[in-house]
Amino acid sequence: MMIWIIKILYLSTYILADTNNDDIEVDPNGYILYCPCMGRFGNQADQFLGSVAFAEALNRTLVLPHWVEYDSSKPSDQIPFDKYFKVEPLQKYHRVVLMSDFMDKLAPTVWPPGERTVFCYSERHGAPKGNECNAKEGNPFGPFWNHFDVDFDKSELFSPLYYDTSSAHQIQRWKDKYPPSLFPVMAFVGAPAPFPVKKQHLFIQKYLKWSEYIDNKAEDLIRDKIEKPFIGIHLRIGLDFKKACEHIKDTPTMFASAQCMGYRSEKGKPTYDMCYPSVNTIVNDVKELVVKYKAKTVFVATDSRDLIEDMSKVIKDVKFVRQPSPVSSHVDLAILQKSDHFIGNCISTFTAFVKRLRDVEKKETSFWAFKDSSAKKDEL
Ligand code: GFB
Repeated sequence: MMIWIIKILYLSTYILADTNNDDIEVDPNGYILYCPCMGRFGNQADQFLGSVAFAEALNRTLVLPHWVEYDSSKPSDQIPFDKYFKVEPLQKYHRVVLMSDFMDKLAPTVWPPGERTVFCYSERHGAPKGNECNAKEGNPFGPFWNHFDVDFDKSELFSPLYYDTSSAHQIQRWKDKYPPSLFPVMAFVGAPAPFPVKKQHLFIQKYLKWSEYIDNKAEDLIRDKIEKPFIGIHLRIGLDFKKACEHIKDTPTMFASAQCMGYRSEKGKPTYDMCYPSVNTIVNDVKELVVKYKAKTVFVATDSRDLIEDMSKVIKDVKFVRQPSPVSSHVDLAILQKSDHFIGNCISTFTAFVKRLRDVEKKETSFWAFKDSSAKKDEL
């Protein structure tokens, strides 16, 4: 213990210089890093908000993880956080550092190989003795840590603690059990945050701002192809969602359903049509809003079919636009955010990301087969 106290005191007085002469100060309060190992972008974004809140509650710097992306034919890809989002706006809320900067400039000193503990709630099934978290087993776990040549030396099982930032008692227990003097870096097997996102963490969305790269691509497409006013629609009608929606009756709080039904299910239970709207529902809802907003363009973001043929048979005098291939899901999200009106899917966390961005800007959102306007906006 003495060794670490000396080490932290020593490090806290130092600024580590990197080869590019960008200085990074060591945070004596320590760091949190994690693998966004659950789900695709919408799920990762939900848990990101909770992870920022957790780092803030523990007063540790959050290491901004690479996003994990999937292409069914190969292991997951790791995408730098700042390809999609700016770092500076987040720093206005809490201390953050990019994972590549952390690994290059800080890890050799604060988290050297040989001293790398990984945290998990309890032993992972089938884990060997001494490696209870088995943090690199499987995809995306292995590829995520291998991207930065990270191997773990020890596992720390943190049960019965859990990530409840609203409980001062819980947070104090984390701080008491894992002080930065003994644990300067807490690396988690998965996001240290609940899923889906908690209502009290929604406001953190306002610190997530698109990178120039994404923002410019969205603006270019709007300028070149879209006549305003325009409606953005999110079609989550792929087979994976259809299968998930078959369980909506028994799992009414599925994924992002709280964005429509309320965080205490005040608005009742979602219907199958809200989760997996029929073509008829989609055409009718779009038609109604095209008329209401006098829209000249409908921008279609989809996980599979675009239904443009079906819609254009019924909805005339409007242009239907999609992103040309290869489609970027983040550019889709940014265009949907910028639309004059947006129709999304109550259950989808991909839709939820757009809704939160729009809530920040006080822009309206509608949902397929859902008519309760009082549930459509959260104060962020
Ligand atoms: O983001 P995500 O967790 O949202 O996963 P849901 C859906 C993924 O599908 C996105 C792609 O991250 C995108 O890669 N995708 C969906 C889209 N809609 C679009 C779109 O309009 N445009 C583009 N370009 N890509 C749930 C998950 O997905 O689906 C659950 O939350 C589960 O974990 C379930 O997997 C079946 O919340 O919609």
